[in-house]
Amino acid sequence: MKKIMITGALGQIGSELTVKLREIYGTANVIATDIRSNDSEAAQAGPFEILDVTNAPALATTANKHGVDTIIHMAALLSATAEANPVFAWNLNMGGLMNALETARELDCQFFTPSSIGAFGPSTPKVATPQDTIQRPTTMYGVNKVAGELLADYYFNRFGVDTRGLRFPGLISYAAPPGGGTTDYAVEIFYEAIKNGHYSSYIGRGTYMDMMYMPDALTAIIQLMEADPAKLKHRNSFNVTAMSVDPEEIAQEIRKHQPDFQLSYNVDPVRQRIAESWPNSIDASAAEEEWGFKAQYSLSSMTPDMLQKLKQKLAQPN
Ligand code: VAH
Repeated sequence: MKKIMITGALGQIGSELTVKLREIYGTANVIATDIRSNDSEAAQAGPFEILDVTNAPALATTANKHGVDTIIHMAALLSATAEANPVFAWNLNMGGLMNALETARELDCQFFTPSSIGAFGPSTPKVATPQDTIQRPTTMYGVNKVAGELLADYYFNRFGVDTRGLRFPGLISYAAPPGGGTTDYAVEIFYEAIKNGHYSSYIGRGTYMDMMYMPDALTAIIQLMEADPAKLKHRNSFNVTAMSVDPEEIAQEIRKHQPDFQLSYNVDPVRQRIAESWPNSIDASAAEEEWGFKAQYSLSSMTPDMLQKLKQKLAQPN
């Protein structure tokens, strides 16, 4: 039976992943950790520990105390926040990852940490970006993600740690709001559509990025972690995606359900520069071939579900 510790369990991915893993493996077998607590289901409905992943002894002690055999390391700063605080981002993103990998090595744990399309840069082929290609990112987040992929591969090749990872696109979810990302506009647009009927996008018209609905992201993590290791030619960097969209295309889809929705632009040069350094669309064939990845949600099937679930959430008393 798996015994899982999740770091960054109250973040955009972690908060939903914790709930889903508890449904599958049992509540007592999924220990959520984060730098602070909150009133979310992930923090309140099962084992939870306050944990600063830059504190190596605390990370090891927490994993040891619960006898975990799997570490899912999600604690990190996202791209825009990392760009504003590059030194802190390096210390948290790389120091935390090293501490988590060292604990996984010492306790012989299976290990997952996400990479991102942010691991690519301006010199990467922008359309149908291959699984194996040039990676010269121009952001601190991208530097962290490339280094993280290589470090996790090193722990697999040097120490035999069963490390696995995915290059996520932008993730769209209604449960926990994202924080500090470049792709967050694709979440904000749904919130603003429901609340105000209008959204002013900080990412410009015609700026394409890969995106994925959160249910597909959670399924991909679990599917990769349960995959037959003999079939994995790659380990820590599988390209995965569901759609390549720009703000206009999301707005057009929202208008099919909310005809009066208005989109305008107020481009943020920092996040626009980050977005333009990333691919427009990535190729996910390695994930499809090696462990059967297949996204279930397209833009047209995600939009009504996201609008309906978000309306229910926003209608609840705070
Ligand atoms: C970000 N949501 O915007 C994250 C993600 C591909 C984007 O890594 O930083």
